[in-house]
Amino acid sequence: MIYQLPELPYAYDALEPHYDEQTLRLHHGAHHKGYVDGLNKAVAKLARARETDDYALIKHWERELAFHGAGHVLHCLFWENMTPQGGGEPQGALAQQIAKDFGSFTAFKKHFSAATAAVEGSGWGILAFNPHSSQLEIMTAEKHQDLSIWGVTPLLVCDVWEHAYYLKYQNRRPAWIEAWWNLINWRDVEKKLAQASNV
Ligand code: MN3
Repeated sequence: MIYQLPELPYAYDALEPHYDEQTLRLHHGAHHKGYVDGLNKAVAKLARARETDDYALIKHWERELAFHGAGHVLHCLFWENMTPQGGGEPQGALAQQIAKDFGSFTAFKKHFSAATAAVEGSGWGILAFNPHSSQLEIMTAEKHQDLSIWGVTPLLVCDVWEHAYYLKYQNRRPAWIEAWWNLINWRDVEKKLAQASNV
């Protein structure tokens, strides 16, 4: 199996009284484990699709990959983000970046709490670094998958919004995708892979 449930970096009762042992045991041992199992299954099914050249269920397994993959990544971060000795305020470079991007720690905390409380249904509040602007951003995720995995770095993208192809290809999206393969700068993709796998 490619993916495994990580050990918690503390005991199940170590976050009491803020986070109770019973919830933490279920959350890690049942819920997070379910994402890991589902992710391994999706990866295996997609490998099988390539082997058999059978993409009839591609939409389903890509959804499963995103749902379980995002769940796995976010829970790994969630466990690592907590410690029995936690709380207080950040120091150093993080404190400076928060002050620069949000005005103050107090404003950041209010913004993050308000955004997270306002998530519709199941979801997450997320502090993220945007490498395109070198800025911190507060994001919310409803559910968590929506066909992507948080934390992945895009290397190669094909725009299939209608504005990208409709004048020439109209409703023939597969024809645009086929044409797009003739345009790819593989040296650029290679460079982006080197950058992403270096961090
Ligand atoms: Mn959870």
